[in-house]
Order: sequence, then structure tokens, then C-alpha cells
Amino acid sequence: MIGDFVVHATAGAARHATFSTAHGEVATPCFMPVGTLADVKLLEPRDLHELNARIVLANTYHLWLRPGRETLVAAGGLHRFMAWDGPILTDSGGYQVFSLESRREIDDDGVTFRSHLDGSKHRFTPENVVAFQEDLGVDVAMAFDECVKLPSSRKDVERAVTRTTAWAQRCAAAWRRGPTMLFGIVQGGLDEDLRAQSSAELVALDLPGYAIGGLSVGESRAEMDRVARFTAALLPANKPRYLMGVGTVRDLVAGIDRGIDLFDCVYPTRSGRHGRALTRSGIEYNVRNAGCVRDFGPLDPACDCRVCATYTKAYIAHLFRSGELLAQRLISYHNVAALTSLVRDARAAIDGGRWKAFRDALLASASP
Ligand code: PRF
Ligand code: ZN
Repeated sequence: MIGDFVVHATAGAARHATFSTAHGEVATPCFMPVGTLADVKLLEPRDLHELNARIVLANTYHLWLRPGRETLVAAGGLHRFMAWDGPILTDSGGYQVFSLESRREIDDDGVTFRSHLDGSKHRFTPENVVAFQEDLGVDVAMAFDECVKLPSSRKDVERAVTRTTAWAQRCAAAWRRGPTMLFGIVQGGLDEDLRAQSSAELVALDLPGYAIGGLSVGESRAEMDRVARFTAALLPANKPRYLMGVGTVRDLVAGIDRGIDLFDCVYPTRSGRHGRALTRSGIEYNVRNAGCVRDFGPLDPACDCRVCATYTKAYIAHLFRSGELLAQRLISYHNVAALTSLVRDARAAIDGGRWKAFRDALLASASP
């Protein structure tokens, strides 16, 4: 049934589970590639299936502005529009709107903002953001939240928590409770009492899942780790937990160890477009490095993806130096494979009682 979350195995707080959506089951821990504009940059849905990327993330803010609700509804929803039949999660626009800074005005009812495309004026409220995501037919809609950048004053963080709770309550009331699930987003900056307050107020709404927002916004990794660990423990064990906007190898491993189930990040695809390849051991290198010119091995000898089975590092480095777009595509493909195979192997390690050894090996090898 939609929303079912079945835990198969645990290792401390880490767990291997299955989460059911209207477009199929998602094995967790899971990495979600980012498809902001209704595409995961340079990758087609068939690539995503091949990569075992079970669920993709898209953005309310961008799709609201272009192509807009009418086109997406006329297309038969976002799945049909982008020809992706797997699960989709959309972010609510909260985070994007707040990063507009000078182009937006927040009040207790919602946010008025100007489009980064043409300066046109728009308004988001908890109600219209949930309705938009449901109209698109996505599998998981995120509640409309206020994310403050860090550092922020305690007063600003408190206000964001109060507003995020009030908005989540309005999202829950507006939510049609159909095939689109609604997840709440915990805020609270780096203060444990505010994180506890935000978690308690959202958990009281009994939503199908919960995200930890407001991290990876300027704080140190140690701070992020402390707050994510603290907050994850306050969220229901029988529902998915999602750490928003986090996705390096080190952060995935640390997150899984804290009991996080879902992650999303532009990291693999953005790095790929910049010529940066990730390895399964969590090391990142640029294919422009001189050492790649005559390296006839794969991008990563430990990777089992199609790109690594087919092309050499020397070839991809040549394409990249020559400005050939194929290089960006091949590295993006490989980078997503690095993270989807990482979470696949993490699930197997949890099942096989090998999680701690798996975790410690990666924390020792991964880039900081
Ligand atoms: N809120 C929303 N989306 C997000 C975040 C958040 O706090 C973050 C935090 N890094 C990423 N994406 N709605
Ligand atoms: Zn590969």
C-alpha cells in the first residue's frame, strides 16, 4: 500500500527498508538524483532505470515558472511529461524561494517572489504549493517550509520554526490524501531545543515521512553531523527519514549510520559536467589531470557501470579537453552509478551484518 515502510534489517540506527509509492517500491537507503527542470541533466529515463536510480527529485519552484501548471496537467502529469514511470519527489519551493533573497517577501501567510526568468510576480502559500505538487501527480510532495541560512540569530531560527510548523499544519489540512504523499520538513538551525520543538510539532501531524531541512547551508560538517544525528533520532522509526540536499560519499555514509533513508544532491551530476569523477571509495578527481591522458583503465576500476565497462579514462579525458558534450554525459552517468551502487552495497552490508566495517572503510578513504 502507498506509504508502507517496511524495515528488513538494521545495524545500530542504520536500516535497510522498502518504501511503497504509487509508482513502485523504493529500497532504502536510497540516493535520489536531482531533476530540477524535469530532467536529470544529460541522463534519460532509460539511463536512470539502468542505473537503478529508483526515485528522482524535481523542483516546484522551477516547474511552477516553466512550463507551469497548465502545461504539466495537460501533459497528463509530470511522469508522462518527462517519460519517467518511476517514483518522483518534488521539493516544495521553500528552499529555492528563500535563496532568492532580494526577490522575495515573506509574511505569515506565504511568500511573494519575482521569477529569476522574467521578473514576473508569483505567490507561494502552503495550500497552493501542495495543490501544485498533487496536480503534477508526484509520489511525494514536500511541505512548504522556511529554511534560514546559517549562521542566523536565534530569533530568526525561532521564527522560521514557528512558521514552518504553521505552514506544515496548513499543508496537512490542504493535502488531498490521495496517491501523493506529504512529507514534513524539520527546521531549527543548530539548536537542539528548536530541532526538538520542530520535530515534535511535525510528528504530531502523523505525515507519511519526514525530512531534515536547514542543513548544508553554511555550517561545519561536524555541526551538520551533530544536528542530523540528534534530529534523526527524534523522527518516527516506522517512517522514511530524508536528509535534504546532502549527497557526498562521506555524507551518505554518515547519514545512513544515523538512520537516514533518503538523500538527494546535485553533486554527482554537477561534478560530472565539470569533469569531476567520483570513485566508489569516495575520492573525487578531475579528468583534466595530466595522469588521465594515457590511463587506459576505466574512470573507476571498482565501478560496475556501463561507462566503466566500455570507455577508458584516456578517451573520456580527451573528449572533455576537446569540449565534447559526450564526456559530461559519460561522467555524469558514472557518477550517479557511483552513488546508486554505494547505497545498494550499503543495503547489502546492513543485511549481511557488515555495516560497521563497510562504513569505517569508506569513512577512512572518502574525501573530506
Ligand atoms: N528545505 C527545502 N528544501 C531543501 C532544504 C530545506 O531546508 C535543504 C537544506 N539544505 C535542501 N533542500 N524545502
Ligand atoms: Zn562507472
